[in-house]
Amino acid sequence: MAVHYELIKTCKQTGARLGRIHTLHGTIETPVFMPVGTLATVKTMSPEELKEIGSRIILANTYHLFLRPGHDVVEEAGGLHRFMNWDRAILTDSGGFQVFSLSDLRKITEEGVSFRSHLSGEPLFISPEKSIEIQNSLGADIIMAFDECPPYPADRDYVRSSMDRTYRWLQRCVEAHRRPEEQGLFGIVQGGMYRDLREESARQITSVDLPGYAIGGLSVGEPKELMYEALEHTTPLLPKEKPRYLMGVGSPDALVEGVMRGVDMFDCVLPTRIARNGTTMTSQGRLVVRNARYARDFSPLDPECDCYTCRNYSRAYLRHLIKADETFGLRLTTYHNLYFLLRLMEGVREAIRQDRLRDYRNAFFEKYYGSVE
Ligand code: PRF
Ligand code: ZN
Repeated sequence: MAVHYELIKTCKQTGARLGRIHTLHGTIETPVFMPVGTLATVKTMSPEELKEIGSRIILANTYHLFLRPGHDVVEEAGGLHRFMNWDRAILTDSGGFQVFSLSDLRKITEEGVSFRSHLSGEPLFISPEKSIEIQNSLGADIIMAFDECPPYPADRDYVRSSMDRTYRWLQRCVEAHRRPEEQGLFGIVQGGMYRDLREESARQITSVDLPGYAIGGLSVGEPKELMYEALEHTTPLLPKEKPRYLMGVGSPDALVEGVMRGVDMFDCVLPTRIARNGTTMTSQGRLVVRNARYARDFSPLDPECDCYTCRNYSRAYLRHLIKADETFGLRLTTYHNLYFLLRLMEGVREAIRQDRLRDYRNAFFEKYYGSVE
């Protein structure tokens, strides 16, 4: 089996799970945060640096690599791992979500999605079969079903028909998958914010035997409370012996809240994207190091952090680099933000091991947000 989940234990204070995902490119301790490397690079970070901070898995995007450089080029290079010199695990998203957020003039039919490239304007088409063909060429350890993520808000009839189509597309993905011995295909639960539809989608998607299941369609602009509610209704319907992946979620509070509701995997561009405009995550909360107030602050970004950035550079220096558009500044803040989130998840795993995740959450929220909400 290409991907195998091992449940180690469940936290006695919460629904959190401690586990391991075994892949052909190593073992991943869960709950895990996966840095996003859309174009076969986690922006500004070398693979050596990603290893240094403890990443065991990163994410890449089918849509982007299909457009540029083309999955045929990646395949000729020997697959994504060889192409980008990353010998640990990789997950690729299927492209549907990115078509919707980036391309122009998209049109969905039962067959698939036609759209225009956000780069060249050229007309293109991705179907469930095409998405799996691209992902088979890219060669990631975990590949995602081609789904449709409805916007928020969306009316019930629309969400129902799109969710039923996502189920039919999943069956076509399974049929099209050529490398099940090397790549684990995950299904994606949709259903918007409608409780009964989410439940039905969970039943549909889990009726197909797969090595893992994702929860899609959340963190699309709905209030956080709605997302937590939807999670509470969805995770109990997913099989305990398979990993659960909450797609596109990565704020510190949502990571911890998601884990408490039984999620094992997360990804998000947030830490890397905000780093590049000078916003950082520290043990005391968000810190916009670009701000004028740090011009003469020669203390480290986060006095409690022992990352390369915090051991060697001051807030004043980081601010200067970012203001001057120096690429080294982007590297230093990105490095720190990813280090921060990976340490947060390490703390989460240790707290689950000790059956103390609720205490850990309260202490973290107090410090990071200044309240436990
Ligand atoms: N589907 C896919 N990728 C995604 C999402 C989804 O619903 C989301 C929603 N937060 C992020 N990325 N395939
Ligand atoms: Zn740091």
